[in-house]
Amino acid sequence: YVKYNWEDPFDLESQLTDEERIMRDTARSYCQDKLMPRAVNAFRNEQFDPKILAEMGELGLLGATIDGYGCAGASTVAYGLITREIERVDSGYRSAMSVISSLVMHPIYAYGSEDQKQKYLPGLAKGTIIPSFSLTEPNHGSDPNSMETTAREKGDYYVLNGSKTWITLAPIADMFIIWAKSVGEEGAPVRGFIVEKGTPGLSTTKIEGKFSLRASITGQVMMDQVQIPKENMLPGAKGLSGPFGCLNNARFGIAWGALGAAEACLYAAREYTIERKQFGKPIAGNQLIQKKLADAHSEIALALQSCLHVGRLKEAGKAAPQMISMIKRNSAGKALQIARDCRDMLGGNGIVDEYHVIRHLCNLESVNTYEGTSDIHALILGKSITGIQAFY
Ligand code: TGC
Ligand code: FAD
Repeated sequence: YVKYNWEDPFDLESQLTDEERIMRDTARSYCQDKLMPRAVNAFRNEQFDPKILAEMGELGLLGATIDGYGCAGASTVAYGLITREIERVDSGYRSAMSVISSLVMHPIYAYGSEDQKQKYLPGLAKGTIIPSFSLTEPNHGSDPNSMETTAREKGDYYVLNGSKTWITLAPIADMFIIWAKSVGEEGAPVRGFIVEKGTPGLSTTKIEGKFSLRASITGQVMMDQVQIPKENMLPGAKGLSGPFGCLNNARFGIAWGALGAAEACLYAAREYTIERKQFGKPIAGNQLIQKKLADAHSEIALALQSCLHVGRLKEAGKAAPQMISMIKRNSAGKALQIARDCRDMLGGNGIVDEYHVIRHLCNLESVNTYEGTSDIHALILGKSITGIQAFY
């Protein structure tokens, strides 16, 4: 038998390519050296520093899987490894990176015209253009198909009306991908539109009072007769499969990312319980504590292996969206439980941000909700198992 390595139980390392390891190491060094020192204050004071995006851009961490346009052309698994490293620090930073890479650069790359790609992708890759992805509305979150935002063709323009909410980066965004029903077309299909900051009729507000993802800025987007040139429509996206195609990529990254947060909590709990003595011995020497550590450790190892497997299938064009639903739901839900258990093992200190676990715990509440709630992903899987849709 080989010696068991608790830090890499299934030898994930040997299943990565050299390029993936280099990308992961680049991300890890940056995240630990440059992001980690800022995370506590960013969360405590609800601050998002846009400079972070330019730093990530410089290292090739944004839109990393895209070939050309100033992007790294990395593998799908490398993208997962990057999200894991960023979220090991804070889910809010990973959120910004997910929005840029999967929710904005991906649709421009996959559905955009060559002009749109040339105009936006290089700046997005550098982190100098701040974007946002607007699907959710005040009255339609889990059910985006019922969206009320409309786009109406008028000569050389589209006119957009409606409102979006819970939009990551919206209050500081330079550009917005807005999903709207194209009401002039038969069946009013959902289409994607690029709207630039400063367009008359477009306004944003910041959502205040979040107890989760405080290092990430979130807002509302209002559109009142917003006129945009016709060429700002994404020509290759028609119907809900447009935005869902973006969500597949973002959910895949979240599946890896949430495990980074869970790992950070496990490491903190391990260190703390080995150091902390009660009843004359380290609390890590108690069976109950070791069981909690073993449960967290096992869930993370199993989940990482499933993410890697789905990543390899995705690279080979053999991944089904339901696989991604399963790993997103599993990782986010398990990470949340792990964060709760680890917080418990830190006792009173567990609620102090200096120990980081409570910050991850609060963040993971959002991670378990956005990009499809845990129950919505259960229903997606339930529909596949039974052939009966239970959404309505
Ligand atoms: P349904 O009838 O199932 O499908 C409508 C059309 O969409 C296609 N489709 C997909 N295509 C690609 N990938 C997928 N995963 C797809 N799922 C569905 C489907 O084939 C169909 O195409 P067509 O051509 O036949 O019309 O749609 P439904 O209305 O019944 O949807 C149900 C449900 C619940 C699955 C769906 O609406 C859903 O996933 N709801 C969750 C909403 C959500 O995830 N929102 C995320 C907003 S963005 C965000 O949260 C960003 S957070 C920031 C960060 O990431 O950090
Ligand atoms: P609802 O859909 O109202 O759901 C509320 C509850 O009802 C949930 O428990 C849900 O599981 C349950 N439920 C709903 N329907 C059913 C059903 N049929 N059967 C059983 N249970 C059901 N969106 C974007 O478009 N862009 C972004 O950048 C973005 N960023 C976000 C950032 C943060 C911090 C947060 C919190 C959200 C963000 N979102 C974003 C929105 C996110 O995707 C939605 O919050 C999520 O999809 C859930 O929608 P909702 O909040 O309207 O909840």
